[in-house]
Amino acid sequence: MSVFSHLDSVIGKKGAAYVVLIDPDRKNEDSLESCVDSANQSGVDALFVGGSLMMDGKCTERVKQIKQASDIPVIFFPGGVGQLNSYYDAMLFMSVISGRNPHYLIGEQVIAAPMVKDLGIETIPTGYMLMDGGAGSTVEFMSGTRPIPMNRPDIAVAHALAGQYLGMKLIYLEAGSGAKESVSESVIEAVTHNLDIPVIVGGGIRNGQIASEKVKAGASIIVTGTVIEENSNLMSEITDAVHWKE
Ligand code: 1GP
Repeated sequence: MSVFSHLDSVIGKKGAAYVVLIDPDRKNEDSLESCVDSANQSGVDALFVGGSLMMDGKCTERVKQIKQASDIPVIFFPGGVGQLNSYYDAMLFMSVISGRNPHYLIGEQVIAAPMVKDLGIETIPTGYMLMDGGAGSTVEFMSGTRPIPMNRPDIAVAHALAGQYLGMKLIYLEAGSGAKESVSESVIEAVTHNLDIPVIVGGGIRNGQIASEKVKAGASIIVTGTVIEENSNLMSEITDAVHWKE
């Protein structure tokens, strides 16, 4: 079964899927093992691995370590083509469709494509939309794009629809890692009411209750990163909240 089909069937059976984001950067060196252990025990549906900025050269080594320690699908969440390697089960083949920076709309993808083909990694076409989470995210800086204001669901809907019509299989509503304000329920509702494809929501989700509100608003996949780096015990609580059909 492809990784995309796995996620799709989890969404169908359990109501929504829960994904833990692991940043394979130096700052998580010490917590990597315990984080993967907790994911193995908490019923997490997939791991997103990647980050906007790597502060050392051991990213590939850490992805290998994650892959070897878990049977959960490991999905590349690309911060850049330099993080590509053979240990991922699939990748979000993303375009930053909320921005107008050609390098992140199509440039990185063209550089990556021949390597992706050579490595044989499953690709999941994903329209990535940066929303303003109030914290000036690393993604905003690194991608050189402006986030969509959170009080403009109409702009969010127009971008998400354009992504769907371009053939994206997923839309990612991102408030940015460590966002003060997660993607609002009104934005999620507006986008999901207009779309036929699943919507991922991430950035600033800090507990099961917040995750549950996002799912009730229409999110099909919930992503948490920061909160798990701080306290990996929260994974079970968030898994239970996201898997509301179980
Ligand atoms: C994934 O960037 C998010 O979409 C993760 O955000 O680190 O705030 O959970 P947090």
